[in-house]
Amino acid sequence: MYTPAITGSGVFTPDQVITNAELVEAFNAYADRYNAENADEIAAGTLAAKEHSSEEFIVKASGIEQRYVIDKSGVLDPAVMHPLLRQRSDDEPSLMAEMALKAARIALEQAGRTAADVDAVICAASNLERAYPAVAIEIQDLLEIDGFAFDMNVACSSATFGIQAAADMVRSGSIRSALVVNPEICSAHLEWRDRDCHFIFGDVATATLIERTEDAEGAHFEIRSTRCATQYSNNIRNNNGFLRRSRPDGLADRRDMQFMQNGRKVFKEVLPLVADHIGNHMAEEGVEAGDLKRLWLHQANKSMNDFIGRKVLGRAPEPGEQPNILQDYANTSSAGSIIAFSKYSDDLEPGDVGLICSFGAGYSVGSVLVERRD
Ligand code: CO8
Repeated sequence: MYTPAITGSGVFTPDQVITNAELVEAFNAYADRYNAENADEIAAGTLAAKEHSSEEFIVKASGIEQRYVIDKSGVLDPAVMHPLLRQRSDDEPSLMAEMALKAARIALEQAGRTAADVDAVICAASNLERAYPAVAIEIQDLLEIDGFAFDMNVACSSATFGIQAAADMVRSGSIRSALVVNPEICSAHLEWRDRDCHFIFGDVATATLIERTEDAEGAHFEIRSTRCATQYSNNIRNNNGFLRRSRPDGLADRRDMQFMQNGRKVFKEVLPLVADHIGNHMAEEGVEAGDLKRLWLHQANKSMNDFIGRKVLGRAPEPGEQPNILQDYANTSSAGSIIAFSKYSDDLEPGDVGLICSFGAGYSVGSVLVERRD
């Protein structure tokens, strides 16, 4: 048996930003347009008018101030309200592969490795660009990696579940190393015309390299243990799958073909699930709250993270103990906790213990307990 470690991590951030002010202006213009187009039905009481969104509400309810996206032109056009992403030919790299590659190269460089040192690629994300061939195999091909690759999807928990899969394979000796990549194009499965959720998501890609500790070239994070759990819930759901084309109404612009959630229920039900999950994981490993130097949490909602931090540590987290990136990136699904880890882990000292935790649709929750080593 070998001890696995995270030896490198990387973040690819798209260069287009949508501020809350821009987002709300576009949404309100769309709502006005919709209300004007449907004025008769709204006046007759057969259709509800669309209400305006507000910057104050967004910041207060979520803590989100802006988001990065692959294309803002379509999202901010009141006549379009979704990203405009060019259909690539089958001979070009796919968008998800391209984003993942950028994050992967940063992770490899940080670990002092090249693709030749990698045995496997796991593409773990909340939505895949196509059914097959696996995006992970395309990334494997672009990086010229000998070995194998596969895609997996556990919604917002994809990264931690992917790290567990990689760590277990490294531990058993079936591989020496794996790249876990999380390209998230959330903008393409968000309904930007829905005031309740139009502010929630952004785009990004993250990557982690998992190797044997004995192979690590420099400072790294030994993976002490991982825990994954799931519990079925319909409160976060997206019905878009290939079966829609077989149904009589298959091509209609149906609301359930994009991200849908019962946000209040998610908030209430997921909080105790996550707090208990982290508490149990720490207890099983003999880690006390006072031993934990950092919590890198899933980035969906600031109040949610504040609550989990208080519950896990038994007090309000000190600034820096539980870094949030959602004010800049919004919710980036599985990539959120890895962005936080990648940006806020360098300063830890050898022996310092931290925990990465993601949670979301399924429901699903995954945690990775790590210890800094030199
Ligand atoms: N502007 C102004 N007012 C608004 C707006 C808006 N944009 N939206 C809603 N309101 C109004 C509502 O109409 C409501 O008014 P009233 O009181 O008159 O009915 C009032 O504000 C309060 O609304 P809510 O109850 O909805 O507000 P909350 O305080 O509950 O906040 C949140 C809403 C932010 C959604 C909150 O419930 C939340 O964060 N919940 C948890 C979300 C979460 O963690 N979800 C996880 C999903 S991520 C995941 O698992 C991955 C899925 C795959 C990725 C998908 C990519 C697209």
